[in-house]
Amino acid sequence: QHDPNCWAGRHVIVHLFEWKWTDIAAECERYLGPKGFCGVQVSPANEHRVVTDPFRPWWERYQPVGYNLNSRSGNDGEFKDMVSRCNNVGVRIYVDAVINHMAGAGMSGTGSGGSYFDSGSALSFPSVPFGPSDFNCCNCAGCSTSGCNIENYGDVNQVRNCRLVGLTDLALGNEYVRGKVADFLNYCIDIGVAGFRVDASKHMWPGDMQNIAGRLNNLNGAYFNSGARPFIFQEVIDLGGEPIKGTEYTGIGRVTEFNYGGHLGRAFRKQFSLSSLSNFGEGWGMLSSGNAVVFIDNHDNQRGHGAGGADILTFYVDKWYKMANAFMLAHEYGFTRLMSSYSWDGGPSSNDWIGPPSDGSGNTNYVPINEDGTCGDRWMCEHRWRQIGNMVAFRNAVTGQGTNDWWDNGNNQIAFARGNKGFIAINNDDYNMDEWLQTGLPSGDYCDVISGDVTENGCTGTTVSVDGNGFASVFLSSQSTDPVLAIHENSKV
Ligand code: LAG
Ligand code: CA
Repeated sequence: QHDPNCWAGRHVIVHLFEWKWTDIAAECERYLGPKGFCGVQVSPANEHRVVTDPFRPWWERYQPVGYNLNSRSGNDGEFKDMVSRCNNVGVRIYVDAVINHMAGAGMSGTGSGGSYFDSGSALSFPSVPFGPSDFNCCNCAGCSTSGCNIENYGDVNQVRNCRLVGLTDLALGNEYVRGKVADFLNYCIDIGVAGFRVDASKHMWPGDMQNIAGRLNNLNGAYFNSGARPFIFQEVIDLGGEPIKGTEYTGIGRVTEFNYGGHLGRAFRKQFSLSSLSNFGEGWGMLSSGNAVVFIDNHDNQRGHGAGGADILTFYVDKWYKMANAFMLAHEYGFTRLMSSYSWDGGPSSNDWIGPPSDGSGNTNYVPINEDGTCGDRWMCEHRWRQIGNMVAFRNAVTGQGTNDWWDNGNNQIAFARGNKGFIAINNDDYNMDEWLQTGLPSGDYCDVISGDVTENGCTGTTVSVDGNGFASVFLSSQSTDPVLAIHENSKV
């Protein structure tokens, strides 16, 4: 389904990329719950390959070995503890479901949970168990490429029946395979997860996905309304120009809208002006809002994998990144996902494989939290950056409101209101913005949540006075590290 099953009034999820379950549980309790986050997309929870060359890359988790919950992020018990602790503070868990394929071909060994596998000609994954007949054939009618790999994205059969970068491709048309995949997803549902990010959806037939979705249990009644269905959002990279369209999957659930981050990357990089965003959204040929999951970057395109290339904004260009995330959270379109990353040596355009901060054996480090609320040890925690984290409450306040009082200077200064609940202004020009603008808000003093926090004593940043007609003076220096101002109903001081 398309509804993310958030607690009432919560509308933003964050991908805590490669975090351990114990840390996510703590983060739900100490930050995400209190800040009003809806939920967390977690890294793949099931057993995966342990890759040693290169040493423990992040992408080993996209090579399943089995469907038990023993992964680099923790074991079954830790996963269950996380799901219950997060649900208890109103934060949902969405599992990254890698179900198109198993491990890369031609390997053997033991996975993160200790299960043996052989992805050579034996195609044996005894932990599930899967054997050769559970995979798509190659050099056959289904997949006709000689090396079994996808070579031509213009050929729908290849994209869905051949191997994606050498990953052994499951025959999801088979009853037995569908059953095993559904059992895995239902195991997660029964624990209390709220839904799934479905990896590599483009590489699965919509009919197979539909069939599997139909086998899923209702959500766990301890945390969800009776009859609630799992949220499904499918990773389909559709930038146009290929026969497979994101809209083929929108009957099943939402779809990741990869054009969104590309467009905003180009806009903030000034390949075109922010003023042209006045009709951003469906008017730009993107998915309908109710079908879209939107994000500035994801774990792939922040390091040159997947789609978007050099246009994509990441924490490496922090000023633009904060501005773009603020725009996203203020803007009406789509269901929003934040990215929470770790930095790596040589980034952003080299060493794209490097895994999370870890000890010499590749055991992921815990996430230390500094005095000022930021994170240590290469964990970037963009979701904790004040300018981003505070915008979660903005989006929660304005959801359901239309966009009104759009203003721009014809260039890179824009402002808009969301009903009478929130107002944002952004200056990406290299000269100051100094305007008297309609905010849509009732009169009063409001704390700008970009420059500061609302506290018991008032506001640690700029206070904005809205007059009886809804107007306020907006000044944003082009020299500011954060040339954005955002006020909302719940930032009144
Ligand atoms: C995805 N979405 O559709 C994930 O978001 C993406 O991160 C996954 O690829 C991909 N689909 C498959 O689940 C990642 C890396 C790949 C990596 C793959 C498997 O982007 O680079 O491939 O996970 O670990 C790696 C090597 C390849 C090799 C392959 C098989 O980089 O050179 O052929 O493993 O051994
Ligand atoms: Ca496939």
